[in-house]
Amino acid sequence: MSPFNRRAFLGATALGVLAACTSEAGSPLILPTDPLVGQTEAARGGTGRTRSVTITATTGQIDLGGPVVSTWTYDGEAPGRELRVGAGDLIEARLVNQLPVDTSVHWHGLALRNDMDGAPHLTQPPIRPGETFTYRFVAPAPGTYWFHPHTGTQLDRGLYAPLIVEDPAEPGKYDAEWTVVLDDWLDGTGTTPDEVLAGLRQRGGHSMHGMGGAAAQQLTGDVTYPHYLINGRVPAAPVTFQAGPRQRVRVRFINAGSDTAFRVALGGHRMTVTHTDGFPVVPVTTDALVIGMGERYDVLIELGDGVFELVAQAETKSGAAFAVVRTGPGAVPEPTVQPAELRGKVVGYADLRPADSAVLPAKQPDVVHRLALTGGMMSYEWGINGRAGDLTNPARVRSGQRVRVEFVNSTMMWHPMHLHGHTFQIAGGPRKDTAIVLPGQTVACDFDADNPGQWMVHCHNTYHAEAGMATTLGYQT
Ligand SMILES: [Cu+2]
Repeated sequence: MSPFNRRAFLGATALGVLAACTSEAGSPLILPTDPLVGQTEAARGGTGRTRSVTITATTGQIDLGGPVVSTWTYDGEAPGRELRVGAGDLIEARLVNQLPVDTSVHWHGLALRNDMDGAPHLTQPPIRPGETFTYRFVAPAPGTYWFHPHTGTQLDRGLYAPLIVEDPAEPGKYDAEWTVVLDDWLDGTGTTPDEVLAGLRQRGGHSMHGMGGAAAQQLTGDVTYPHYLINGRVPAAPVTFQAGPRQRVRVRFINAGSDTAFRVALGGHRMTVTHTDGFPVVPVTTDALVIGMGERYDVLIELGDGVFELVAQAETKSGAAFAVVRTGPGAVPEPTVQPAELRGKVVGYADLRPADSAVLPAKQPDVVHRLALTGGMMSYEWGINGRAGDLTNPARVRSGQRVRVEFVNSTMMWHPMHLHGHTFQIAGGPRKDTAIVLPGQTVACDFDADNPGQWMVHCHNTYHAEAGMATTLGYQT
């Protein structure tokens, strides 16, 4: 069962539980229902423009470019329709739940008002089957974001879509702009994500591909997928991105995978990284990028003349997603081609610095929370500080504090750790909301506590989060 749904056994939602235990540590917690939440958003201002959209979470068949699968999607497409707004616009998104189960929508990466964050039982009641819920919030900062459910293993079905917040102040020094959504796919191929999770729990991780011991070290995920997709297509029926020769293109990469990091390269090209998780960096040129689950990178590419392969190799797994970039005549490369750039330079967090406009000014932290990532694949029980999916013991902060969260990974697997409602700065690295924490590594993330409420902190491996690697950051008065 979901750690989020597990709250139900307490006979109350986490909201109720939180309200009941606020005196435990002395100060009451600031709940999503607190007037401060709306006041904080109002103080940031906005454009006054409203972007209204209806999104229907539904069941049905989709065509991945050959394989036809029964799955769950937003409006019958995976990825769902891109939502594009301007920074400061009010998003009014009506979610119609036609799924047979509860759902909610999380707007990944946005420092939005807490009560619209889409964490069921924590920031809102679950949206029941047949119900409609309208999200209303101001998009606070430009960048590449996405949205997806925050219930169970739903993200590993087809429920995800890009959310692009445009910067009216940005000149847009490029001729074309492409959104490239990466995904690992198994739903409807003889199994479902819920069955996969049940299997992981029953047999322990890795049994699905028969690995263990030393071979299991450094793995990015536990699950074997039959398909890897770019914009919903298998390599045999790839998407083609078109532009003119020598044009400059902005590419927005989004890893919507549940259990797979991707190593991405465009054959015959280098890429200049301009943004991490929506925020600008000092531009750095690279051959390839490794993108963890939930992460986004924006790059600029000066295109050559011809036809080129865009390949997203599943890191530490076999298989790849594939698309075609065409700027002139030529034959389409084989979908199995491995561009040399995949083995070239990869920029990591240590190579990236926030642009001046995105720098978090240096300051000693007022509070440090050490979050040990715990558990293992043998029993497939994951946790934070030894507790599984506990949303009632928040890491406490106060508005105005500089906060440092240290993610300590003593397990043998990758964990892309995601903090809701804030964009942190990695020590010696860029601004992000999702940071890969490698086995044996500690990653320190600094941010200003400026968005009151109760926020999820969790691994963006869908299966790890479901198995308990989730906790909360809680503002108190
Ligand atoms: Cu994890």
